Parts: sequence; structure tokens; C-alpha cells
Amino acid sequence: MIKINPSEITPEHVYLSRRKFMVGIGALLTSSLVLSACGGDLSQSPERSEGSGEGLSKGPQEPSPTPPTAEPGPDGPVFPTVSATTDELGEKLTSYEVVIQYNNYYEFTTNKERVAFLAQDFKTSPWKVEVGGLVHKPKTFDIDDLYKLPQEERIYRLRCVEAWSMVIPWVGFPLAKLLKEVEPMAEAKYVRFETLYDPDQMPGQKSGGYNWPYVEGLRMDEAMHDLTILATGLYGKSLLPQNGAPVRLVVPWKYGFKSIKSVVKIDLVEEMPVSLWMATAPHEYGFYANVNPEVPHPRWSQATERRIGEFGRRETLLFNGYAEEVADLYAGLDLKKWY
Ligand SMILES: Nc1nc2c(c(=O)[nH]1)N[C@H]1C(S)=C(S)[C@@H](COP(=O)(O)O)O[C@H]1N2
Ligand SMILES: [Mo]
Repeated sequence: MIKINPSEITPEHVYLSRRKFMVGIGALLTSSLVLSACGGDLSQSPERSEGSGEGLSKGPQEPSPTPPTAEPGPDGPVFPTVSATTDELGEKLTSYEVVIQYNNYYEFTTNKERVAFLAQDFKTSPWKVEVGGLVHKPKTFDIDDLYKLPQEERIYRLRCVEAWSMVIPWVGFPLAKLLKEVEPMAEAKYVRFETLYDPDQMPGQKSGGYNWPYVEGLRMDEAMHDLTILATGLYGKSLLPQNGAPVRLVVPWKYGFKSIKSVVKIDLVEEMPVSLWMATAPHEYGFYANVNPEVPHPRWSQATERRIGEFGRRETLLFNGYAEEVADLYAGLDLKKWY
């Protein structure tokens, strides 16, 4: 039974009172190859490339009562349980089943519904995250070090550049916390992130057309913003491989491809990093990639989106609905311009 959810179009002027729950404890395209940022085959419209998600949308579902197979590390983490059924705009959480079964993770496959299967044996322990570059105290963090930081719940909208979206209750901690520990130098202007490179485990890395490993970047002030988190879990459980276990970035006001998964390296740098998508399709993807309904992707509009689990489309919000929190960061930037 599919329950039809009337698509509620949230006006941009809706007052935003972001709820933050502290719970304590705690290449160039080869000519014939068509790529899409997290989109699979570029010859398809985003609607079509993600249309198969319908099969997963069985209407509202309770978060699964039994924990998934992912085991927390020996010393934790202690995850806060899900504390709300909606985000701060009143938007329903996307069901757990959909969040773990409809994924973009090109290191495994471009087929969203096969990622979970292909990633099921991905080894997420032991895991280290090396933080260095222009810092006074470079440090390699063991994943258990990160689990020992207080884990907070953050309910965020995730807007993929392919024009679909979800609402996900993440668990994690502000990236700023980690960065402060390594003491960035004044020359550090950007943060560069890297995903694990391991073609034996990640079959997608054997395919050409992409500049592996997956790289993403943020400007220093974006990285230090309180909304920017490193996530270790979702729905009160440790991340599963398909969602970027054991630790991934989440930047809710930017298109989903900025939220890089399974991070092993974080470098503070002076120059703007070149992300995988900038290198792969520079004419389509810029560095900032802020969600903006008025700036179309070269091949489709970004004015509307489909919330997975709903019929119909809804209006896309500037900065994915987080304008009040982040618009100041871009005071000098022409938002109409495509970066
Ligand atoms: N390393 C890596 N990170 C990635 C991707 C990827 O292919 N590889 N896909 C991105 C895209 S396009 C999106 S929309 C989100 C999807 O996150 P989810 O599968 O947890 O919902 O992850 C992003 N992070
Ligand atoms: Mo995406």
C-alpha cells in the first residue's frame, strides 16, 4: 500500500528554527561514457535515473526496531536514539529502509539499489583518519577516538544534485571539533577530504572515467560551520557501508555529492581542492555546489525535487532550507553564477 503524501511546498520565507538535539554521551569523460554526479548514466534524465526508487517507497515506515548488522566498536559508540519524527520544518523522516537501500556510492556501483549489496562486506574496522596539511598538530585518529567524542543527533535534509531528496537523522559531531584539535595554521584556506582507495574492496574504482579516489573540499569557514558534521551513524545506529561507514561528511546546504563517504584523509590546504566531480565533469560541477533552485544543472532544472517516498514534486529551497544559517558565508558571491 502506497500512502500518498500531499507534497507540501514549503515557502522559502518559512521561519527556520533549526532544531539541534544534543543528546550527550556519548578525467575527462571518455567520449562515449556518460556520467552524472551521483547520477549514473548521463543520458538519462535525473528523473529516470532515480525513478526506480519508487519501488522502495512503501509509505511511512517505522524505523526498524532491530539493530542492523553493523556492530559498534568495542568501546562504543553510544548513539543517541532517534528523538523526533520530523525535521525542523515538519518534514517527515525518510524511512530507515529507504535510507539504507537507495544510495549513491560510485566506488561500488552507479546502480543505487545495488550499493547496499555490493558494499555489505566492506571492511570498516580497523579504520584511521589522517588529519594533516597546514596544521600545527597533525594527528591520525583511530575511529574509536572519533566514537569517543560526544555524538549528537542532527536531522538534515539531503538534496542530491539529481533532484531527489530525503530527510535523515544523522548521528555525528561537528567537523569543527576535529579541526580545532589539530590547530589549523593561518594559511589554511580550504579543507580537502579523501575517501578510501581500495579497488579490491570497491569494484567501482576499477572502472575508468573517474579520478579515484573520491575527493571533496570545503572552504575553511564552511568546514567550521556548526551545521557541517562528520557522521558516524544514522537512525541511532552505526553507519552501514552503503551510507559511508565508518565516518562521512554531511554538509546539508550543498548538493549530496559534497558529503563524501568513508573518509580516510583530511588535509588543510591553501588552494581550492579539485573534487572528483570538478575533475570529471568541470562543465557541470563547481566547487561550491550550494543547493539553489534558480541555478539549473546544465542538463536539468533544480527548481523542484522529489522527496523519496512521496509522489509529485516539491519546490527546492535555497541552500536546501538552511539559508538563515549559511547565506552569510556567501555574501560576496554571485549566487546566480554557476560555480
Ligand atoms: N566517496 C563517495 N562519497 C559520496 C558519493 C560517492 O559516490 N562516493 N556519492 C555522493 C552522493 S551523489 C550523494 S547524493 C550522497 C548519498 O548519500 P547516502 O547514500 O548516504 O544517502 O553521498 C555522496 N558521497
Ligand atoms: Mo547525489
